Amino acid sequence: MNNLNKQSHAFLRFAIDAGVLRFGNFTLKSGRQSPYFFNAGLFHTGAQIAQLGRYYAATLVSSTLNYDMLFGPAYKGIPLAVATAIALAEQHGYDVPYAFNRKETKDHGEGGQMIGAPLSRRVLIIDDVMTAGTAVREAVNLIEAAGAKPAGVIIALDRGERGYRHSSAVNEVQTQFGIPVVSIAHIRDLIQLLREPSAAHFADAATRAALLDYYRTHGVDS
Ligand code: OMP
Repeated sequence: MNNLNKQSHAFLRFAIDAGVLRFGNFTLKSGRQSPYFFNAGLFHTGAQIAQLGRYYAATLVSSTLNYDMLFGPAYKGIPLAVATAIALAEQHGYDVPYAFNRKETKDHGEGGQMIGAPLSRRVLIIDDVMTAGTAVREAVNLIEAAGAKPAGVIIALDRGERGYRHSSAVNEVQTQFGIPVVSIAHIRDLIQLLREPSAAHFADAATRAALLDYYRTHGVDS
């Protein structure tokens, strides 16, 4: 197993232990019925969000992404951008500006929709999951409306599913906006992890079969 594999497996174990990655029967935003769900909002202690930030930061540092600042789309992207910015500074010595948006435009006080560093130059989007890519498309629009340039996307889990057309949502976003998408882990890493004897307690045979079946139905290889 290479280092990236090791990191994605460690991250998936961390997410399952925290109850963030669960197995069962879930209805997705797309309407698909999924045998698993990743709810990043369930990372909810100081130690967990700090650890999560370290996973994002380590993935960024080992990627080839070039960016000048981070953007975390409201709401779930907000703590992700903050935790990643802290981890980049503390673990890797990069002091990177970050910003996030409000969902409601404020019409008094300082006004506006953005908080943090002004959106400018190359902006990296930080999000939790990408299924069809809807949330990322909204973030790209916000960045472009501010006159900045989307530089890429980092997500925790790439579900590897078809987007609006036949290729994966990640591929569609990459092609449509010309930006790379990286993830801490991919659904294929999860399928591989669950085959390991040391991970057998995470999911029974029926769950593993349902996962594989779901990926065969909705997943794409690229
Ligand atoms: P897209 O915006 O279609 O890419 O879907 C991503 C969103 O779906 C996330 O921001 C969540 O609101 C939700 N989601 C999860 O959080 N975890 C999952 O495992 C699956 C979904 C989903 O509904 O597809």
